[in-house]
Amino acid sequence: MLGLLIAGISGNFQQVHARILWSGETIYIRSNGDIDWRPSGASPPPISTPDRVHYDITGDITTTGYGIVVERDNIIINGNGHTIKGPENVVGIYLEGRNNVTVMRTTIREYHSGIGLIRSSEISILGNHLIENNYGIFMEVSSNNVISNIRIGVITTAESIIESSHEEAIYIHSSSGNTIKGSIIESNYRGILLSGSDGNIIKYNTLRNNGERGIIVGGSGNTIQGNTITANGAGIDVRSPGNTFLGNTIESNRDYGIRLSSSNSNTIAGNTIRGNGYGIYLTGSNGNNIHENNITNNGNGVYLSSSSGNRFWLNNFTNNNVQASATMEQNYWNASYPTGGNYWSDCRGTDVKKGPNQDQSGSDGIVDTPYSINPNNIDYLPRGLYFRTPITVPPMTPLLRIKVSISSLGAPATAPPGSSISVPITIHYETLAPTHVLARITSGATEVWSYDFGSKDGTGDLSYTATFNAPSSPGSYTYRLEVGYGPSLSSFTVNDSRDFSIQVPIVAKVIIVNFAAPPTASAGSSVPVPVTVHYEIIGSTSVLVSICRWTNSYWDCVWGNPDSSVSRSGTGDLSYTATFNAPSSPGSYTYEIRACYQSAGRWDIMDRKTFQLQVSPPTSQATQTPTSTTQVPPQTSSTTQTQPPTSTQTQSSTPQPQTSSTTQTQPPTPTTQTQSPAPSPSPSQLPLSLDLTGLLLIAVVVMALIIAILLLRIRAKPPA
Ligand SMILES: [Ca+2]
Repeated sequence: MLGLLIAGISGNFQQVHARILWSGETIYIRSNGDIDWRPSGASPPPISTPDRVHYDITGDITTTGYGIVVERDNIIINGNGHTIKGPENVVGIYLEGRNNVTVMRTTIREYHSGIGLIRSSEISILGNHLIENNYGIFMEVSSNNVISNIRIGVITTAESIIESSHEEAIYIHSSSGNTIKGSIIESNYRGILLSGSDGNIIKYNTLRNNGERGIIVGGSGNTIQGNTITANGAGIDVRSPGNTFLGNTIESNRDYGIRLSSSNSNTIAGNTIRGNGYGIYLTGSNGNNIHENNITNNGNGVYLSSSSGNRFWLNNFTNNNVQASATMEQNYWNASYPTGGNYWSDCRGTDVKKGPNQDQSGSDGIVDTPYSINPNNIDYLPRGLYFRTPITVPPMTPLLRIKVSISSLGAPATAPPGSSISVPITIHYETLAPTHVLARITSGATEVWSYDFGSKDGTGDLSYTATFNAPSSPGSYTYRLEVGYGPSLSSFTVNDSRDFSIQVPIVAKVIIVNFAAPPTASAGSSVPVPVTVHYEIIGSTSVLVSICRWTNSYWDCVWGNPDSSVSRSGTGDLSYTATFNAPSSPGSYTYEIRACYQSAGRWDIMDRKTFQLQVSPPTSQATQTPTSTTQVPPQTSSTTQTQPPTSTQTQSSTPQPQTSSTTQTQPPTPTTQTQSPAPSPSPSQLPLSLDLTGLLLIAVVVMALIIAILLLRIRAKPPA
């Protein structure tokens, strides 16, 4: 893994760029985002920004003073593999009091410090190449700085190569919470120096061929994990208490693998310490815990000088020239039974006894006789077999090779069932090395769309329109757009995501195919109306067929299909014989058949047909002339309670979805009634035997009066 990453970086740095060389004194990124430079008369330097956030270096730069002085927070400086070079007494990229600045893919060489950080926090140093500076990265916090509640100097250094520094590759003084990860630190005088710095993490780095030391730890609570530390003057030099060294490979270092000097209560576990001058060297150091290390082929496996109270257990001492030597202070070389002590490759004892004192018969994997270094350093329970360390260091989490973020997302609010949905997206990427930019849209656990934008390098924006089909069932659906990177869609590291919702409405058509209403019925008799409706539904919903009678002021529904709660989908026909009782009073009545479907909790009327029913008296052969369509009082109120849901029972005076069609199908009479100058008697007061000619007479008189008034008004108007 690391090897691959490193190969990727190296390849990247070897890219050939069309070199633009700029020479000047210093370049500034001012706090307002401006790019400024000295001498002011020089041509503009090859650095540009589209948005005062991203700063791209587009050519090589040589300075006689500081290289780039950063005075602005929340920016990304991408060197794109170009070089900044300068004199030995100043800083290449200088950040003082800065927060949230990324410096990436920049080669910085020959300065006092390649990158100088003073009182800065949340700085990311990614994929840089720092070469032949006195210090690759120099970081300092002044001692009188107030650091409570302020994160000072939180620096992440990853995937960088720091080589040939004249002092330290990375120098960290009085700073906490830094992470140095996955970098190659090679051929420097020293690798990493922590000085008075607590709580830092150094992991998965390769430190090799550093002339004096690989890592020097001054400070507490630091974690040094999973590093490969080889062929340095010395491996790890510890000068403080309370640090953890876990799962490192420390090999072929000239002087020693790990040395603790006046350092108490450290933990050294799970390391492979091989082929060093001394494997582990303790001087004046007490109470350290050293377990489960493989200590192999060193000149001296463990050496203790003036150190006491240290505990060693479950280490494998294999083929060291001297397995362990110690001055006469008391140390402990085994844990309690049955864990026991260490494996010693030169321990030639028998194992026929068992128990804490090895005095009971039977073997237990522990050599029956102690292994003695000196009278105060005895392994009382030496293990007979090489111990396979259970300590495993988790693999390195993926490095921040690329950042991909969602810039915009335009999803429709609604989409018909099964339709094609288009979602335009724009994403932004910043890569350390060529990497595929990936995007996908999921709905729950289902991926509905994905796209590989191909290998991208550097910084840029990508726009695309994602398309996928809406579900066939109506409802509200939540989708998630995820963007990130990886070698392919099957290996996708998500950097950013955003949720969005799309409503899929019900789409339905319901029409009345035919019906057969009898033209006449006797009062109070049961009226059968065969009716057939046809429905086409995308999604699923229920269908209502109803018959309503106009009461002169509202529609009174007298029948509804009993299966209106059944959910239906697709295409089909429904046939019923609707039955209702004819009104008890003779007359001509207007009825309407309605075909509806349920949408969002109400009935939408999709089709309607009217018919007239002539009601004759219950006695046969009633010769009474039908008098009025309007003057019949509303019938039984009990029918109202059996009506289907609300929207159809609302009075026509309230707004309905299909208002225009409602008024069209109303009988003409209500309109004339409201225009009548005479107060219209309430229906219950109307005599059923009112003479038709009388009515006509009244109507004629009224009309004549209206015409006369209108004429008078027109005459009375002054001529225009
Ligand atoms: Ca034994």
